[in-house]
Amino acid sequence: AERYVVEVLFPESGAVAITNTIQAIDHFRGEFYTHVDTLALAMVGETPASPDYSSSFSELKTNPAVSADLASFRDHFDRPPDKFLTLSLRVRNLPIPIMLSMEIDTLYVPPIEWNDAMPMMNWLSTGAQVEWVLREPDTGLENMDIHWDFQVGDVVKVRIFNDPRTFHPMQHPIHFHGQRFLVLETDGLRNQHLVWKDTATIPVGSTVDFLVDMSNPGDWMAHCHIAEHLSSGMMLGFSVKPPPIYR
Ligand SMILES: [Cu+2]
Repeated sequence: AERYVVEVLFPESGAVAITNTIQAIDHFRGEFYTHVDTLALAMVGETPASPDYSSSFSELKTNPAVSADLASFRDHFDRPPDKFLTLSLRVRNLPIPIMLSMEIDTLYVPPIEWNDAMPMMNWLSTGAQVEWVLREPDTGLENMDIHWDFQVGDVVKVRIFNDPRTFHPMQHPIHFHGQRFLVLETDGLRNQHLVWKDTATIPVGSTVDFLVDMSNPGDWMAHCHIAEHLSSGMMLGFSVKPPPIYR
């Protein structure tokens, strides 16, 4: 659930494949392999485009409106987080052979996996046996027992830690409904390429700071965007109250 707008220059005519090329891993064999999916073919014609933007394509551009918008959030960059979350997993009543195979499956955990090379792992358990957990360490609350209250205009720093010591750790793409956020820092390193997002992946073992612009009033959820994780608990609620004049 991420969207990007890119500019592409096609210097030659012909068919150009648009591919998703990833480094996949087979956990059981411990082997990386290249996995390529062709998403589409772009057919580039013989006639030059008009107007022709090719000369300006190589110039690095700035977007003053975006920079000015970001500047108003910079006061929040260095302050402590407002909210903390730990990502974890709880299992119950899993047959021992399945527990063992899931442990072997995570002998080596890459921080990010861009494919689902082992879909059979999803068939081994159900939501009755597996609960993915968003835990608030300050309160001990988990998942939908967590409810945060904000006002429109609040800027909230949320620090999310993906605990690598949990049973079968996995990356989680965390999504906030209705709002936008910046990924400020990963493992203490400031992000030099700030963009507004509504979903960002927390790698296994990493701590990531989001700066959330609570601009959209209503009752919302934040959750992992992997459907199986969401349906087995990995979500919380939050409310953004409108300014008093609208209440
Ligand atoms: Cu998840």
